[in-house]
Amino acid sequence: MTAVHEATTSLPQNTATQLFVAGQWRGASDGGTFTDVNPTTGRPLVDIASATALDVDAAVRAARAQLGGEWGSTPGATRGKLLNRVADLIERDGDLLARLEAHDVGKPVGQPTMLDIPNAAATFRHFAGWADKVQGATIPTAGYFGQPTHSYTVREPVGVIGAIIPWNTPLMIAAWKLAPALAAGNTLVVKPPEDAPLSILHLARLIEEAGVPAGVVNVVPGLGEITGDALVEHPDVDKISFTGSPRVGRLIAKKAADTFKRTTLELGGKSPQIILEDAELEAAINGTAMGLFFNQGQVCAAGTRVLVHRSLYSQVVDGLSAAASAQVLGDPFDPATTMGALVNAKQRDSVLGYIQAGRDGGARVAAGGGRPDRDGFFVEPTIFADAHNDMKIAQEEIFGPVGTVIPFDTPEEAITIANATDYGLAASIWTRDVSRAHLLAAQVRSGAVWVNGWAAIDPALPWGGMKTSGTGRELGWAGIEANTEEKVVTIVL
Ligand code: TXE
Repeated sequence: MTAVHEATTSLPQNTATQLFVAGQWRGASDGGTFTDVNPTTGRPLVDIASATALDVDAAVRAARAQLGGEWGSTPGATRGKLLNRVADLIERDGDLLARLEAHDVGKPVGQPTMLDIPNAAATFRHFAGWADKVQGATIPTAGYFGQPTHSYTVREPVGVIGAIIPWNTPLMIAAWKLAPALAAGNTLVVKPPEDAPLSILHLARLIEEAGVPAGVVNVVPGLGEITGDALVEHPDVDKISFTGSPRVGRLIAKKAADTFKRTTLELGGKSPQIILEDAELEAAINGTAMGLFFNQGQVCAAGTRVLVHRSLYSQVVDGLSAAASAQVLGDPFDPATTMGALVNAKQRDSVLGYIQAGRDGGARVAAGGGRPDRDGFFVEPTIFADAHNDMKIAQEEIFGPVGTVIPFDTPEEAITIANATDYGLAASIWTRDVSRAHLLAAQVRSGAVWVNGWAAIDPALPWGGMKTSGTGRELGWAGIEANTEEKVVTIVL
């Protein structure tokens, strides 16, 4: 049975709640605010300044000015030093940042301590290392009407980048967009999510403290349709880097086409976790359960379709059901808690709607399926068995702690089911057979494949999806490519 604990800890004093534009902390131009809600209690947490289109314009101007200013002539080695300093400060304030994520997103405080904070710091460090290595090539050619030539390429910053961040892992995803963009010499206007802006606002303080010149990074909290849209529509923004829903991703892609803005879009998934008949069963069940329940299932790479060889089917359903029932729902600051609330009422109602759709569609609830009787946006971790891949619960991203377990008879069938989705972000394969793992990994249509693990992410590895999961890649060298324009210079000798 899932237990429930009460929220006890209050928000840290002096939490940042204002816009950070051109190096100034200030309210919105019209004095407007929005209310950030605590998912654990369902009650207001704090009011945040809500950036208007005018504020976005001021932020874009500040960012543009720095491209031709101090930042534009800052050498890569110096940018690298600054990024390392930001990483140090994230580590220094790790406890505070983890608390902000727990308050704002509702996640158990141990999770950001284990993943979000070290990953954000590691991302800044990784790109600190690239900052002085953004180099081009010399390329031999056939010459120019009989004359020899000398051709070389250089990588220049794309320019002003609008970064639009979701609420599930705000600090980490902000780091994924900020660090490569800054390493490559860009400037940014960052739009934090209205459901969880606090950690990004604190990150802005750290960026300021590190000594990044004013106007290089601007942070404009606000609502998606107002602040986010103003950023997307702004003619002087060169690129939008977005992580969020396919609905908004599509909107951004269409609007970006009008001004030929570059885009990187990461739009979630419906990732399969394939358990082959030779899998190490206990590890597979534990790993699969983590892929379902980590961060309340609000993870773009959540492994929500568990595809199991028929010989293991009932054992896996039982194992995942036991893992679901063992989750302790409650206060993110209680060390006993393993699962928090969903981020807001809309998300909770949407997840409950999917659970009902699963029932209506004929799948069997093997664990959970309800809503605890308490304040906050909690939903019981839920396992569906006897399901088909064409059901709504197996096709649409639920973004909650809900897994669908589907049997298969052959590896070929597993791949067919794995690929029968609009999405293509990630996949896991659980097997002891290395050759088979390589062969199957080659057949899955997704941006990442993990063998005997789930979410083995690293700042050095490119991240992004195929199909509806989006376009473009972040992180690693791909992150530098995505934040630079390649220019060729040819000298006729
Ligand atoms: O996302 P939105 P929502 C998926 C997940 C979830 C669903 C809805 O399935 O259930 O999306 O979540 C900003 N112009 N993912 O509604 O609206 C918004 O302010 C510009 C998967 O919260 O896409 C926020 O900063 N920006 C995903 C960001 O977009 C706009 C993570 C994401 O919000 C905008 C989050 C607009 N018109 C949700 N409208 C993943 N890939 O991991 C909103 N925004």
